[in-house]
Amino acid sequence: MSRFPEEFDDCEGIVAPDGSYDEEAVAALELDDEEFCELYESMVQARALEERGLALQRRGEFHFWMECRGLEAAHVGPAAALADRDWMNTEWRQYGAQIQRGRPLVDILLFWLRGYETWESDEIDEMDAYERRLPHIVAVGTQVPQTVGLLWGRALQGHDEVGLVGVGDGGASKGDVHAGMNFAGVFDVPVVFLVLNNQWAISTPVDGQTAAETYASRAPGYGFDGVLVDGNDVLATYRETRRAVERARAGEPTLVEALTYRRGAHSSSDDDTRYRSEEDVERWRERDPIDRYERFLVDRDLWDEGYAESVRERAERRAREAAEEALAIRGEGSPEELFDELFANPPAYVDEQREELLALVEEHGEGAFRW
Ligand SMILES: Cc1ncc(C[n+]2csc(CCOP(=O)(O)OP(=O)(O)O)c2C)c(N)n1
Repeated sequence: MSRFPEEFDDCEGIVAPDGSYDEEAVAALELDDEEFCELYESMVQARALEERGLALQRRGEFHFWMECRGLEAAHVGPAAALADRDWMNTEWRQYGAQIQRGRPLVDILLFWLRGYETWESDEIDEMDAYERRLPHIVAVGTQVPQTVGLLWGRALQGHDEVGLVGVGDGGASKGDVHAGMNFAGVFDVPVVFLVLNNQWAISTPVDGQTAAETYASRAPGYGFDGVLVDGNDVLATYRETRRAVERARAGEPTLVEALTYRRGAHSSSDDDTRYRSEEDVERWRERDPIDRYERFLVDRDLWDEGYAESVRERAERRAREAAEEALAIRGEGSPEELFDELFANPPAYVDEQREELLALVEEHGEGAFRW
């Protein structure tokens, strides 16, 4: 059985599940109408991309799709709290965060087609906001010490940059995460740790991951603050991350726990009906982050059916066009390209692996290394 934000007295929220909200808290955000709408449009875009991605997987175009339905507010709000010069290392399912940072949809989709990622800019100073990140990592939790190391290095070089690193409730059980948080606390690294508690690590529920009441409560053990936020309330995830980003700029890390729920399966290969009840999923469907935010926008005279229809149509069209583009270019490039973004100066063993791959390509043909 899942836990709900309203079960925690100290869980930060702004817009309640019924759409009612705290006027003063909203005013203090100092967001204009366009910015309020942008948060909505990013969430709708994330959902449309997900629908397209799943459809492509069902058609056999992608091996795999990680699902993010219901998690949009926990992705979009934190990303919106960053300045362009900041860094964001998320898990690969956080489409809303990537979209909010301006990452082209085709780029997100190509990861699932090629299994590796490319960057437009070689120089950090020339990177767009969405490029200021590390490659997506399959080894759960390792992005945490890597982000801490990156931001420590950037701070030592005198750059005023903050890192936002996302990890799941399951990933937070990893030693790497503890090492990264401990290091950040000791060396005042400008990082915000976002624990995306969606309550399932594939089939393992959150109470199989931690005996602590909340992940936020771990933070004082590292010497910094932790905050629990309603992960289905995009304004609350935005506000608490923005506060944490401000603290990070002053050299103080924060752990932000976004309490939410993964309504979709873990991935397109997972059958979630085998380990959880439909009633539980349904109870969270009633707390859908997009529906809730729509009620808020209606109250602010920013939303009507016509607007919703146009946002949805545009999101679907962009997702469709990005998919067409990704499918059209996936065959470009050569198999050994996957080595290109690994190291500026590859160590000998990487060169050997590259040679090995080239020999296999020679033997079996390039087609054997594409899908
Ligand atoms: C080191 C490592 N162990 C196991 C896996 C297999 N694995 C992939 S996703 C996943 C669950 C991750 O759960 P969580 O951290 O809660 O994130 P979520 O997928 O729910 O966003 C596991 C165990 C992995 N990728 N890496």
